[in-house]
Amino acid sequence: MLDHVLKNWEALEKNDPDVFQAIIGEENREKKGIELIPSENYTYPEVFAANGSVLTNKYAEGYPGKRYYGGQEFTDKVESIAISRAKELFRCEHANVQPLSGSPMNQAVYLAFLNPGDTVLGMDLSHGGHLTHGAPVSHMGRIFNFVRYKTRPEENGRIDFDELMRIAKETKPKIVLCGYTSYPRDYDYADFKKIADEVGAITMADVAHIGGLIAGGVMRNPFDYGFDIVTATTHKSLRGPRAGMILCKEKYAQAIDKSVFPGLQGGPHMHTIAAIAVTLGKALQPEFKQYAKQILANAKTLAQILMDNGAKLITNGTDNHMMVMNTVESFGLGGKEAEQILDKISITTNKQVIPDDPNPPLRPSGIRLGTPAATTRGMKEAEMKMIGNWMVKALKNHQDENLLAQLKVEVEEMCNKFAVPGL
Ligand code: DSN
Repeated sequence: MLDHVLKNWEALEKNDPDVFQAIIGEENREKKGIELIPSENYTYPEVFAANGSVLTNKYAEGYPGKRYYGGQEFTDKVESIAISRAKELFRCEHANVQPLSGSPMNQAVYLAFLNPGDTVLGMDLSHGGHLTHGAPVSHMGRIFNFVRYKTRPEENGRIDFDELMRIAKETKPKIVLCGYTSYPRDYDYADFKKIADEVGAITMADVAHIGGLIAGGVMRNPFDYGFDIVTATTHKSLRGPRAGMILCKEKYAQAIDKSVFPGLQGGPHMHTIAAIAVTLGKALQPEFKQYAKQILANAKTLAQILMDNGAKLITNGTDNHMMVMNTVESFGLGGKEAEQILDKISITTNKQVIPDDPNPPLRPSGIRLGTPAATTRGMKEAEMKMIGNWMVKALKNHQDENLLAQLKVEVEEMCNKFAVPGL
């Protein structure tokens, strides 16, 4: 029945060997080293299948039962499954599974409710906010008035809600936005909700990073605190295909759906939506709760071993899957140098700005680490301790090329014992 799948790969190998070899190269890279970029993961074999399926051929503008093209028997089925699983998993009233990825999902929310010049309260980029939370270089930052709040280093990086309330009363935002891309703590949704209610704003949580941890029941769910709108990517801790979802209360459903299509996007990527449906089905299984729990346990262990060995982590630890390390203070290295040194021992991280970083994003003062991908491979606390020790050794002794070569062998030997799903 599936002969065509193999034949398709054989056709690619024969007819476009350059692209085929690049894909095989990436497969090998992903297998041989430790992936610690917190926004990356290894998806399921079933997701590879759905994502590479015939559904990529189909135009399906509109929503199930209301499309602008014929031939929607199976696309309607797939999208309806994805929607109902999203609603069950996140305990929400409405789900839109068409956003192509994280940035358009957030843009669709702003464009649904704001007029140019309207105000949004969002976290400053260097403190953990995302580009789409109003960074001046983003189009959203030019169209809307983003007022940015910050964390307080003297309170272990917690948000100062008294200050946030003061800013909200002064600036009268239409949206109060929480949810971050480099913030290693859980979010105090009740405090955000109180502030939003005080000024009559919509509450929005961008849980792109922690969607899988909320789905797995190990982090708070914004809907339990009365939040209006939640955006989540599906390819990070959720382990799915590269895409986004907007979840909301029923009263916002029509505005959100219209904003995604026809407001912002055209034909939905139905192959991706099928893969989202598969991903959400997996996340509804009891094993996923165990997976989410292990991500957190691994992050706590890795954070502890790093701190025990002199690393300075922003907020002095983590409550989620992520750590942000100040590499300048820890090891006298810029984030770019630290990333490159770890690359040499097959540990992949990403350079990262730290709060109020005096250095620019391409030469920042830190790196960001996370445990979802390593946990997917089956690595547990024992491996986290090994990883932490390898990292510290490499960063402390980075001029010793022989040592780095030896550490690379050790890292790759360990990785060999942990299969990558689907590869
Ligand atoms: N690029 C994503 C991340 O790495 O967190 C956010 O968009």
